[in-house]
Amino acid sequence: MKRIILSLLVLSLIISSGCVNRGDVIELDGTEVREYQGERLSSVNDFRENSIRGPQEVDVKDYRLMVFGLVDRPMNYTYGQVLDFQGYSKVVTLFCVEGWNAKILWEGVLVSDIVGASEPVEGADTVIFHAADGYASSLPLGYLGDNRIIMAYRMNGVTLPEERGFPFQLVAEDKWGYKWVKWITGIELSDDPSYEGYWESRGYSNEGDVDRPFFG
Ligand SMILES: Nc1nc2c(c(=O)[nH]1)N[C@H]1C(S)=C(S)[C@@H](COP(=O)(O)O)O[C@H]1N2
Ligand SMILES: [Mo]
Repeated sequence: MKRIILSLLVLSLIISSGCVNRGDVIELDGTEVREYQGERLSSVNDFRENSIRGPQEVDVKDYRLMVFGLVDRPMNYTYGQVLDFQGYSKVVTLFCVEGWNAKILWEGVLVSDIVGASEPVEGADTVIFHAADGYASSLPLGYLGDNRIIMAYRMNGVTLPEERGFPFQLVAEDKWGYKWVKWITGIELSDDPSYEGYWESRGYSNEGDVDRPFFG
């Protein structure tokens, strides 16, 4: 009996010391998943790194996610606090305007949960995502809620690699790649639907729908 209690103690120590425990599944970072429910997935390496300032190194200890702007409750979350929100997963394909794409199993938190916790004021209709490299892009608040858009912390079962936007990349389903903000550090609520992000202010469409041309 004593031995069982001891091993349970040791086990719980191991679990609490770095592995992520979601319900009854203890997920360890291992090899990425390449097939999901019969669907072939791309690899986390099938992306072309062409970010405006190259991959960003975000130190998870100092990391904060700021939620600010037109909200009643501005927030400042640590990485762990963001992961405490309910997790969701879905398979979504990223289409880059340069002609390549990648189909990935994403896991993350709902943007609408995070935004909702900060209580947007009436009239707020636009969400601007800010990133560690100075990049920014915006999307309508309605689009983010209606499509249950997530901010991913894991892809194909592994923690987001640095080049892919660790700690968080927006999974902007049905939008061109430039809407998929990586290294997210800020979520700003605004009432300006015509706000233009980095590529949008350089001529890319503000809607960014993949079924329409991205330029003009
Ligand atoms: N912070 C940040 N996010 C960004 C970018 C960037 O330069 N900085 N580039 C965007 C573009 S144009 C694309 S196509 C996707 C591609 O992701 P990848 O660089 O991981 O391939 O990231 C998007 N998110
Ligand atoms: Mo892109």
